[in-house]
Amino acid sequence: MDKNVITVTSPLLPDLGEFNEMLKEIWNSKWITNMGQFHKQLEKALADYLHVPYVCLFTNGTLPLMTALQALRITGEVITTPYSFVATTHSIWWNHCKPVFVDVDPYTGNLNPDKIEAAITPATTCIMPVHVYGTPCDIKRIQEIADKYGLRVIYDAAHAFGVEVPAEQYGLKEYDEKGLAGIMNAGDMSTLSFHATKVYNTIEGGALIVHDEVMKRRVDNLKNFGITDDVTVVSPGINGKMDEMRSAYGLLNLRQVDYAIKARQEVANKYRSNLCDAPGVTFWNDMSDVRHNYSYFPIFIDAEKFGMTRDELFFSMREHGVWGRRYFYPLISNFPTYSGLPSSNKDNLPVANEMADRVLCLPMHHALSEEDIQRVINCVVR
Ligand code: T4K
Repeated sequence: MDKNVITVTSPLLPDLGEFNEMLKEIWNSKWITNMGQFHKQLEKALADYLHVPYVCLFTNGTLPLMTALQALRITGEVITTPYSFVATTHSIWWNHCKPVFVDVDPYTGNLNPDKIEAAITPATTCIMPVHVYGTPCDIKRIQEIADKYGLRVIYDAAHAFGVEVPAEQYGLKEYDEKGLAGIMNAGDMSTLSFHATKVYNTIEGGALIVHDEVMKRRVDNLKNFGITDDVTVVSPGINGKMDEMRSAYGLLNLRQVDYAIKARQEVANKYRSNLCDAPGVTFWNDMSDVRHNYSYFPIFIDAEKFGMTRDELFFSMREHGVWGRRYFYPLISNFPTYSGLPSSNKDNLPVANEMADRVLCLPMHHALSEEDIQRVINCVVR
């Protein structure tokens, strides 16, 4: 990678010396996977950090989505958002369920609760929202709708590591002394991605957050071929186990993730103060009382006012070595696998289509220097 290029993200890496010490321990023990000591330690440490009762570690963020649908025995139609990474909808498809797309809210990019009820049919069994860019969904309203129609809710929280919300406002029961609740307490389950490009990474990795011990056992079982002992297989499981090297790496990264989130917040503050007067450029501000994680910094371009389309800006930035990304363009509903679905019709998804056409995620990570940030700003403020 050219050192002068500023990429959309850069992984948070643990100290190599400390990682080597942990690798030595793993080498000495010769226990390298299948729920070893670092795997157990990381599940416990993440449960504490995220303020949740149970964490089930996985090898990536896609398998927890697929396993959540299996564990809750979801069938029929699943209401979801088209404004996400394609893994969200693929997990529904791989479970032989039908994704039903509902439009998003222009102020958060998340599933618009006002539009959900009209999409519910007798075949609907589940809602799968995404806290896109880490912005919290309207958890309270989504739960009210789910309760009214007897639906399950599985949150794709791949972007929302460490996000905390005011418990009462979001209808969450567990909270700390400040009244904040970990966002992973929402719904029946939440999934996380620990991919290299995420706020918190284990190189590849992910997790499924569940709320009771029975479900923890079911998911642990499903991620290990359905094996309960050396002669017993009780369910059609898969292999989703995280190995010891990544678990150790994850323990080290957990120690520095708060520093990374703080550094990202400073980048967001600089972008906001420098871009607030740029004609044709809009972005979202922090929500009051929410602890954000600053996982992405999307801006939205109004071509007429800005004097350039989003794509023209995207390519001109690349010429200057600034590699923003058009997350999430194209919309999932416009990919050939899904475009034939009735709910993929553009008239059904006007807000999501407009956002996908206007969005550009600026470089956002813990290691951006003052000079990097200024280079990004100079591309947008001309
Ligand atoms: N649900 C949601 C809402 C998701 O966003 C995702 C994943 C998932 C589910 C599934 O989780 P996983 O199964 O992936 O754990 C990336 C990631 O691969 C993907 O994890 C992520 N969402 C998606 C939004 O973005 P790409 O194809 O854009 O990444 P890539 O390889 O182009 O990398 C972007 C930039 O990051 C590079 O230009 C430089 C930097 N980078 C990347 C890597 C891999 C590094 O500096 N080092 C690296 O090792 O997909």
